[in-house]
This record gives sequence, structure tokens and C-alpha cells, in this order.
Amino acid sequence: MANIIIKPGWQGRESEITTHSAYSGRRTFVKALGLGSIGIVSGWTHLSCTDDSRVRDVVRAAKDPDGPLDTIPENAPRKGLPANRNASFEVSEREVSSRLAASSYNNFYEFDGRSKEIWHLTENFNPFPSTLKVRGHVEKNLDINISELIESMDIEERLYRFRCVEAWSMTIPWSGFPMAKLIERCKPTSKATHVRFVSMSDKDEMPGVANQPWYEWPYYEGLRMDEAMNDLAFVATGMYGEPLPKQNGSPIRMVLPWKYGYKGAKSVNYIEFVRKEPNTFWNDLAPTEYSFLSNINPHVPHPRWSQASERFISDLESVRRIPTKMFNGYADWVGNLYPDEPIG
Ligand SMILES: Nc1nc2c(c(=O)[nH]1)N[C@H]1C(S)=C(S)[C@@H](COP(=O)(O)O)O[C@H]1N2
Ligand SMILES: [Mo]
Repeated sequence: MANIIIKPGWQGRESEITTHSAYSGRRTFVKALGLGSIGIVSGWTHLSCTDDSRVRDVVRAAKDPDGPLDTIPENAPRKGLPANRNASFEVSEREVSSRLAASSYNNFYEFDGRSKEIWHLTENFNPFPSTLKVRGHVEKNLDINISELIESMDIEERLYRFRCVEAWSMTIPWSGFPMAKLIERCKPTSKATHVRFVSMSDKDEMPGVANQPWYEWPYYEGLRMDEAMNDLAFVATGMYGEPLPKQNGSPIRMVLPWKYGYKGAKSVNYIEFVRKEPNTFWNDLAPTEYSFLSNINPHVPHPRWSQASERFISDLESVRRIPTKMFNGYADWVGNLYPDEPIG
């Protein structure tokens, strides 16, 4: 474990670890160093959007107005698009974010953990065709063709608030289908208490998987079954009336608008039904910063910044600070799932 140099993330673009000789998995690695989470991982985890460099990234991305809109896979299904909007999910207090902002200011560590400009790194990524594997406590294992899955569902549009743990936010018109419909299709047995989602992970297609080996790829997330079956839980296959751009998680990505953005795994190709609370990517990396539940709560600060307000990205030239709502404004839908949390 010699020759390990760790720099905070804001000191430069080169990797934090210049030598990372054989280690099996990041957890063992951090344990071997005998360090707690916060200090060591500060360069690996999220930075608050109050950091000015984040906003500079937004402006820089704006200078390339064509690229981010041009990354929809050619072979993505378009059936049912644009879909009718479901009127139950109106967002009236703020405007819809621009499509350019939503497709050029992204978090997707499989491509890059540092900059928000993911779209121009997605050239080699081929989300279609692909197979969704369904495993664990199910009547039987399934290998589902994802194009066929999308084409077999009734596609609807839902306008949802979106809140990243870094304290920036948008309002996004997703298209897709309720997560409950997918779970129905998977036929979990009564033993399943939780569901895991695992993202695609390919070194040849995703530069961040190749050059950031200290992360525990593939990205993995999870929910309780009652959360996954809630009306709000959504599987997005598109946005702004088009199929999902690659940087937004093509071919399918999970959307859980009452939770911080990282709970919604992108580019999922594996679902597993399990009997206990599963480990999750960010919670394993820094348990003091990211909990399993990760419900949006303005009263609970992140250890490194407040969560009481957020930078709302309306479009790339127009960012303003607004207050954060309990459960991101979705207490009426999900408040009853968490009897121990305040609704106020
Ligand atoms: N597989 C995977 N899923 C992911 C991430 C990631 O790095 N990898 N980032 C998460 C985070 S931190 C956020 S805020 C959202 C960003 O989604 P967007 O770029 O479409 O807005 O995706 C989430 N899902
Ligand atoms: Mo995020």
C-alpha cells in the first residue's frame, strides 16, 4: 500500500491515487488504509453546488448547444412518444428546466466523476440492444430484451422535481412507466423485502469505469419493496418527448423524485429481489454522508453543506436559489412510508 497520494478533488484533474497496486475492492482498500470516510473520500464524492466551479461547468456546457441533444441512440424505441402527460404529477411553483440543461449538466460516474459534461464521453456507449436480467427471489429468472420491454409498456409522461444531493435541482418531463409495472412483470416471491438495481459497466464503452478503478463498479442501488411499489417510483425510458439521451441513463433509468438523485440508478441491466437491505454504492463509499434511505429532507444537512435550499437550474443561463421541500414536495405520496420522519 505504498505510494498512495490522496488529493482533494478540487486540486486537479489527475487521479487522486497515483499508484493503486493490487487491492480487491474499494472497501478493503479504505479499511487497509485505516482511515475514516469523510477525509479520504472528499475527492471521490459529491461536491456541493455552492462550489463556483460547478456553475462554471454549466455555463461552459452551454457553449456547445448541439452536442448534448444529439446523443439519443439511433436504435432506441420511439413507440408511444411523445406520450400524454399524467396530470396527477403537476409541478406548479417552478418552470420546466430546459432540455439542453437536463442533457448537458449530468452526473454519471461511469463516464466521468469530476465534470458534469458527460454527453461528449458517451460516443462508444451502446445501450441498445441489451438484456435486463431478473434474478433473486422471483418465480423464475428472466432475461428480458429491453427494447421489447419498452415497446410492451404504456408510456406516459410525468413532470417531476429532481434534486441532487449536491444541492442543485431541475424540473424534468420524464417518459416511461411505473416501477410497479416492471415489478409485476418480474414476479417476485413473498420472500423479497427489497429490490436491487445494478447499472451497466463496460470499460470499453465507459471511460470512467476504465480510469476510476477505486469505485466499486458496477453502480448498485436499492429500495424497500414498499418504496419500489409506490405510485411515484418510475422507470424512465425517455424525456422531453424523446428517448433518453445516453448521458441520462439510456436504455432505462430509475426515477425516485422524493429521494436524492443518486438513488435512481442509470442504464440498469440487472434487477435482483433480496431478503434484506442491500448495500448501495454511495453508502458503501461514505456511510456518514449517504444513507440507504436518502429521502430529501431540508432539516438534515449533508455533513459538508446545508440541504435547506437548492440551486434551481431553469436553463443554463438562469440559475436561482429556492427552498428545498420535505420529500421534495412529495410528502402526500410517500410521507406514510416513513412514520419516523417529520412531514413539515
Ligand atoms: N449508474 C449511475 N447512476 C447514477 C449516477 C451515476 O454516477 N451512475 N449518478 C446519480 C446522480 S448523483 C444523479 S444526481 C443522477 C443524475 O441524473 P441526470 O444526469 O440525468 O440529471 O443520476 C444518478 N444515477
Ligand atoms: Mo446527485
